[in-house]
Amino acid sequence: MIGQNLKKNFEEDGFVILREFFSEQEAQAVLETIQSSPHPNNKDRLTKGAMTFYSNIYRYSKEIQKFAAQQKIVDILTELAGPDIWMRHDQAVAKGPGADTFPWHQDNGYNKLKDGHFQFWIALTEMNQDNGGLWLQPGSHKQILPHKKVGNEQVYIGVPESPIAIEAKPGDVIIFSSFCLHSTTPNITQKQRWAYVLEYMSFDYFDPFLEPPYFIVARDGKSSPEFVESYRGSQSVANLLKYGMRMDGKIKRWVRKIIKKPLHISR
Ligand SMILES: O=C(O)CCC(=O)C(=O)O
Repeated sequence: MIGQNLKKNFEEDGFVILREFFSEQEAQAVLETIQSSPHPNNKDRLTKGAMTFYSNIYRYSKEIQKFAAQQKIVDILTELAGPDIWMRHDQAVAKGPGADTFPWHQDNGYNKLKDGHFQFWIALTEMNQDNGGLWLQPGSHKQILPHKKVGNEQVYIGVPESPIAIEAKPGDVIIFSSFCLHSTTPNITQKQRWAYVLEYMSFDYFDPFLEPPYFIVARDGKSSPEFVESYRGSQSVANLLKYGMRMDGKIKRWVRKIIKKPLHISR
């Protein structure tokens, strides 16, 4: 889809689907890497019943860092996000038999960021409407929508008008905006559904709630995996002002760091 309607479709609908982006063997290899990686965060607060979240795997696994910054992914993301990209988060989600609905939400409803990022959702196993399949509401990424907290979940206050169900084979990829409303169905089958979501962001933007180091994925459209203490968006005054009303502890520490450090130009 590179060079065709990728960006136009993404801007209109808030998502694009890349069928067979990876082979079944590649999807299986990623699943095995995830399952054998250390998961210091596997007590993720969203883990509930038979649904388990494993997050920040990229911070501890060199194999996942290499995977996340591979040129094939960078080429697609460059079309959508521009040539300078970092990764703010990742999560593998295992939805086992009996797992419940994951309710409608925008990801920004959880992370409270003011800018969008790109959710690179890889089906690691078959995904259908019986085993935790994804639903998306096309066009819902154009505005910030209201959410309310229910338990540990942020739930969209409203009913999506014309949602669509996405079925996927292992290796299919769905890239959606972090503002695109989505939910997943219960798993009423006897098998686990696995998905791995990598969250990419342009260098223009920043996550003030995340401690450095930041994982750089690409510079000038070229795969450049490395951890850095700062990059363009983390030093931008405009970004600081965007979050100026939320001067909590983390942001104050960030401001102090910027004031102390000489400006490092990281392109
Ligand atoms: O993997 C799932 O079933 C849902 C996860 C999800 O939508 C999310 O974490 O934003």
